[in-house]
Formats: sequence, structure tokens, C-alpha cells
Amino acid sequence: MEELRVFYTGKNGKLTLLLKALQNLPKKEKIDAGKTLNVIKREIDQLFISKKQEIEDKVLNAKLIEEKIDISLPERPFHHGGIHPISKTLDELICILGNMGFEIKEGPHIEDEYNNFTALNIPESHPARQEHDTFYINKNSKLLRTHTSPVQIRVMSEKKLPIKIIAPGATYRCDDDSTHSPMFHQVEGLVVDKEVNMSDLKSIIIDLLKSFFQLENLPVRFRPSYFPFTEPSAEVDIGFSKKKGFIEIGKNDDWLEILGCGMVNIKVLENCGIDSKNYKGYAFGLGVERFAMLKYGINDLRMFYDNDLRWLKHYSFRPEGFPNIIRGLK
Ligand code: 2NL
Repeated sequence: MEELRVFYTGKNGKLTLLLKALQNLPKKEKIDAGKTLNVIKREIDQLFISKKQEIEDKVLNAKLIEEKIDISLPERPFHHGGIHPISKTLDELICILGNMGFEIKEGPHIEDEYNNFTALNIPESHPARQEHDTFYINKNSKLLRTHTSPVQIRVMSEKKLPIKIIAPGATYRCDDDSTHSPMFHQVEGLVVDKEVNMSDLKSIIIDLLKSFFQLENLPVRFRPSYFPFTEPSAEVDIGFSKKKGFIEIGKNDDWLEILGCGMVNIKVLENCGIDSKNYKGYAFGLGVERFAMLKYGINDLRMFYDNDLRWLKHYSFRPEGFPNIIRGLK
């Protein structure tokens, strides 16, 4: 088509040459012939344009038919990425505590000795402070946080009261065996207000455990304990039974330790500049891996971080089913 166009209306085309030859004609003939030639030229131009359009439409339609997608066909069975059981457990804990009015706070994973230990009333001589437990980064007392408590120290030091927060996230300890991973996850909670006491703490913990394990009659027991950052301190147990090697939560044959808590030590409040005569606090800390193992029947901690595809396919969750403050845990 392009060849034809050049043949007639190109630079040296038949029609172009005729138009050029007009100048050799006498004036009257020049006008008549000029008109006729221009009519022909316009007609030829128009023909080329419409033919070109016709061909382009044909090409486009053929392409559209060829690339048609049948949206009524079922989806091919490809594998979705899944939600890791640690993420799912964190989402669930955040959902439950979020509904109770706790605000979620995060902080740096690289901390200093003051926020990680000193402010929490963990003395220099405390075993957790010795080299073998903590990943020190350099000699300027920088370290990987060994718990999420430094987040709460930062929030308390801002001195905006009252406080009702949780600090979820990764924590690090120089420990690696079948029951310890050098990186693991915690959720810690902190409430600081004028009138709070141990029974407020107890009711929050009992509600949290019943919601998390979806058991209205879950047996819960508070046992006196010791943490440097709380006084008094308690460890919390839940009822379980062991049948043929399987742990069943909610029965009451035996007790299983599940978390630690207590009233914030007044030394910790004072370290953060909070007036301990007018304000009290309670706090709790739990291990996310332990919660995940008990709820989802995972008995080997190390599998969480092995990235074994067969394990991940078995234990991960469908992404559309994540916990949500409106829909709940399902
Ligand atoms: C456990 C015990 C606990 C806390 C964590 C805390 C934080 C501040 C002040 C006071 Cl800033 N307490 N956190 C309190 C009691 C226990 O964790 O066994 N966790 C796995």
C-alpha cells in the first residue's frame, strides 16, 4: 500500500509530477486542470487513510480475539504464600489486646544497656547481663534488645500519662538449642495509671488467655515469682492434660507455665521520671513462639526458622484469613 501511495502521491509520484507540470500550461487551462488534479489528489489521500484504518482495525481485532481471557474459567491451582504461624499468633495477640484498648508501640532492636537493663532494675551482677546471654554490638554498650521492655522504658520516659500499651516484636539472646532460638518474639504489656492494682492485671491476663485459646473455662493460676522489674511478681499457669503424648489445653490434670507479670517496680517508675506516689503500673511479658506452639500443636521450636517448604505449607495460614479487630480471630 505504501509503495502504491509513493507511486502516485510521493515526491516523484505520477500525480505530483502532473501537479508540477501545471506551471507549463497557459493560465486558463492551469486553473481548470489544477482544480481537477486537486480533487483527484484529495480522493486518493482519503482512500489511503480509510484503507489504512481498515487494516489497523483488522489487526487489532485479531489480537483481541487471540488474547481473550475467559474469566469464567476456574483459577489454576498455584500455591499462595502463607502467613507464618508466628505472624498469625502475633496478629491474634495484637487483635485481642487492641480490642482491650492497648496501643501498639514499637522501638529499635538495637538498644543500649540503660534502656535494656539499668532502667529495668537489672543490676550489673544479674546473670542476664553477662556476656553469654546478650549480643553486644560494640564496646559503646550497644546491644540487641533481650526483651521488648526497652520500648516501654522509652514510652514511660516520655511521661505522657496514663499509659496502656503493648510492645510486640523480635528479641535476641545468645542462646541456641532445641528450646532456645537466638531470635524470638515477645509481646509485653504495660499499664500506668493512678488507680491500678493486681486484680486489674489478673483480669486482663485471664481474659487474654481465654480469648487466645478460645476456651471460656480455661483454668488459670497465678503463682508468686520474682522479676527485678516487677514487685510483686507472678508467673501464670494454665491447666492442661497430656494424653498419649498430646497436650490438651483447658483440662486440669497439670499446670503449664505460660507468662510472667507483676506490678511495675517503683524503682522502674522512678527511673523513668514517673511519680510513684501518685502512679502505679502493671506489666506482663509473654513468648510468642510458646503461645504459637501450644495453640497450633508445634513441638519443635527450631522449625519456625528453618524455612522448610513442606513445614511452611503445613503450618502456615491462608492470607485472607488474618485476624482483624472487626472480624475477630478467624
Ligand atoms: C516473662 C516475663 C515480664 C515484664 C515482663 C515489664 C516491663 C517494664 C516494667 C515492668 Cl518496662 N515489667 N515487663 C514484667 C513482668 C514479666 O516477662 O517471663 N516473659 C516471657
